[in-house]
Amino acid sequence: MRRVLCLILLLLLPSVLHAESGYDAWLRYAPLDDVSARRYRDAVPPVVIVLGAETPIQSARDELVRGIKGMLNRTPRVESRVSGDAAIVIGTVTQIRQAAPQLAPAGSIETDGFSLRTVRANGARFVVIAAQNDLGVLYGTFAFLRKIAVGESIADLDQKETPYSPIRWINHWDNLDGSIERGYGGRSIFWENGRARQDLSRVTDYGRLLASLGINGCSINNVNADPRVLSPEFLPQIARVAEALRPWGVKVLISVDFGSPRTIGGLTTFDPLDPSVIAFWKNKADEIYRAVPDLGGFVLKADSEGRIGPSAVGRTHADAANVIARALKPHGGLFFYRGFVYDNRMDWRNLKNDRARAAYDNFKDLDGKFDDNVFIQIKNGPIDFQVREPASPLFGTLEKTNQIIELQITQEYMGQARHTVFLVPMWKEVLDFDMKARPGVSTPVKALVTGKTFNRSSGGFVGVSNVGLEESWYGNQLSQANLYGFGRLAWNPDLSSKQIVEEWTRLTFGNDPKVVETIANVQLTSWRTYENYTGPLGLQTLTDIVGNHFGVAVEASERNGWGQWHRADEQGVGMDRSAATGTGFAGQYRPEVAKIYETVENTPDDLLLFMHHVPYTQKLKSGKTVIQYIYDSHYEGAESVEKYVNDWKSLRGRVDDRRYEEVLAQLKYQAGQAIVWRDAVNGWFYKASKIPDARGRVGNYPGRFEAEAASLTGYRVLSVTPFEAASGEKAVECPAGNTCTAAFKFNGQAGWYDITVRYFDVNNGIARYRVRVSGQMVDEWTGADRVPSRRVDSGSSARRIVEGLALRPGDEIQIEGIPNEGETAALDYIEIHPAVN
Ligand code: GCW
Repeated sequence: MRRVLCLILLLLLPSVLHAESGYDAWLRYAPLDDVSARRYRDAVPPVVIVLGAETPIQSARDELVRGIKGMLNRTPRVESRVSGDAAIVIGTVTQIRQAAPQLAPAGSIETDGFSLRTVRANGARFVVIAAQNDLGVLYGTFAFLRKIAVGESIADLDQKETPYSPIRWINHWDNLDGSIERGYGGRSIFWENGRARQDLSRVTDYGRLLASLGINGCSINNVNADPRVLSPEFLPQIARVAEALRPWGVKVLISVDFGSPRTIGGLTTFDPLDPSVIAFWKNKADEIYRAVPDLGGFVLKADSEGRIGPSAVGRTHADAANVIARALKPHGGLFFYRGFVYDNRMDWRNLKNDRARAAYDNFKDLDGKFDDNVFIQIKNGPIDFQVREPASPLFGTLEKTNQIIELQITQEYMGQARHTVFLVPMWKEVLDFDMKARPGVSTPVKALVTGKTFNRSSGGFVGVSNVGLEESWYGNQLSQANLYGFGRLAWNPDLSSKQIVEEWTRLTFGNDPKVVETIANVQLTSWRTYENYTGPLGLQTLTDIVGNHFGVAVEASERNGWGQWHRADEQGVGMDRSAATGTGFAGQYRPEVAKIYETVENTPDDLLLFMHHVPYTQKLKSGKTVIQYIYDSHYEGAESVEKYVNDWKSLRGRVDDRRYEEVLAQLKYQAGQAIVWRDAVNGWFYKASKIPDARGRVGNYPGRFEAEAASLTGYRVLSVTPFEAASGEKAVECPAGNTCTAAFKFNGQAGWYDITVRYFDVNNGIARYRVRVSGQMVDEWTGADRVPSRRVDSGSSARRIVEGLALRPGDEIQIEGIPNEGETAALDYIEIHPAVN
């Protein structure tokens, strides 16, 4: 009988790991294992006493009940008066003092902060979640539930938390038609066809995720702003979104267009100093605040990438910012003026030109000229969310102006939803970087942007999130860790990357130590891995910067006005940004930092090519040459992703099936892409430098057979652009209406083999492929992946591995391709290797 019971239990086990979509992210409140559940059931009092009627406190109450029910299978009683029985008491300090002074915490709690305490009074045990304001109560509640979920003791709580920074906000680049600029998780959760979505429940659920991290503001439309957002007809739409977020204490902000006085206001000018324009902004602000009284404020992108700005009317950024800020001021609104101002039509032939200089050059002389509700919103690096950049020198420059740091959660240059890249370690490097902005004290970026260094009253963090309608929010389960990490850092940038990722993993995938260790390790190494197979040594990402920012295109950065130059040519590589001989960028830092970046000797290897132009034979600190480092790092990067795939496979059965399969597919895809990157970047630099790889790998691929060298029926040879996107610079394509074949002769020894087919899966057609070995069909598939490319290039380069085939010398391997619409069943190569599994 026992045996049978065990068997039944075993059979039931997989169903415990029920399919999860990722929708609940880190707020799953999955049932705890029996031992833990028993422990917490004893420790968690059975009653929840709610002392406030404010909306966020009501949300906190519901969350407590939901969390305890989910994790412990217990539904606590909810009451509003303190009796003598053990209870969880939630409320502001004022509310608790009134209702039960013996439970009130001593000392003060700061805005949005909270305390969690276990208090024994009259023989009963209370868990007291107290805060200075209603938001703090909500944040304290989430913190309490998080402790249970990750397995921390709640027996003797005595803890107080204060957020590091007052501004912990999110930006969205959502267009009113429902598309998202640089969004990779589906269409907008806010907008559809120029209006707020009918069903905004997703927005409310998103608000819950944000609140759980202490995020309390969210701008809801693209910084490339549609002027219509300020039209009277549109205000009710904003009000609806604000209403959907309000239960979670998340304020709405909007991005505005600087030309609005003309486009929306019917004026002849948008000159910020013109009285009619001043009146326009004032009236607009009054009108919006009537519709949304708790609006957080405005965000503005001006004089950048084609957006109109004050330069068009001969005014300064300060003139522009102050006029709008003054309109917001009476309502308590804040104004975020983006520091991302640069000229995208720069002359690339002038070696002194440098986009990295732009933010400093634009804002330095205006320091002190901005009103106190203006914040300069500065991207972490001086270029644009590249895989590695130094901290923007502007952080260390502004002393009398509020600033906030803009970090990008959506992985625009970081592999989008298709590559796992955990950004917290990268953000931390910037946040912890000491800008040496005041003699004798440490002035890390985190202290500067929160106003601590120069005693500004406010400052903080904004993250560009761009979630979408996909169930997983980002289109990649592991990418959720970036939103989580952003929120945790905004709350407390002193947390370590490891702490953050372990916490996230426990909440998202459970407490199994092997799961936690494996996922944390993948995440923690993923940024370096991505950097290794994209653009190391400060080269920037090396992606197609004039296209989709996804695949590799080494030269896309060059010979155009966008200024993301790396200046790689036959002789050498890197951009000379020194003050002595280069663009002078290094001199924008304070002297102690400038000294580091000014010379090749002092510059850390990771930023060498960002700061200097060197020959390929330049020795790094490790003694390796630059060119050999480029080769090696690309091999290392691609190998690391291959290892992630295997690491992930060890979690089968420990992670629910659905997310297991999704992540496995994502990592396999990434492993394939890392090889494309490896071969493309290395191939490009080999061609430019003519210096061979000391280890003989580059340009030499054992087991690889180029499609253009196969015996082709119907297929035509195509020169691929950029050349490095295809092995041997060529691919083959099948003209529409045909069925084509590429045949390869196998001449190796008889045995078990895996065949990798490298083909191109563009997103405007679904071609079919079949593989035959000496006439026997062994595999078939369609190229139906959703990738961000319509062209035969590195972004569409895809691979199919046909595993475990018995091959004999003389076998003919035939790939058949049938095009569909824009997809030409293009092939790059096949590789034949002894079977792995
Ligand atoms: O990184 C660039 C993006 C643009 C974006 C811009 C910005 C919203 O490619 O899509 O525009 O930055 O930050 O304004």
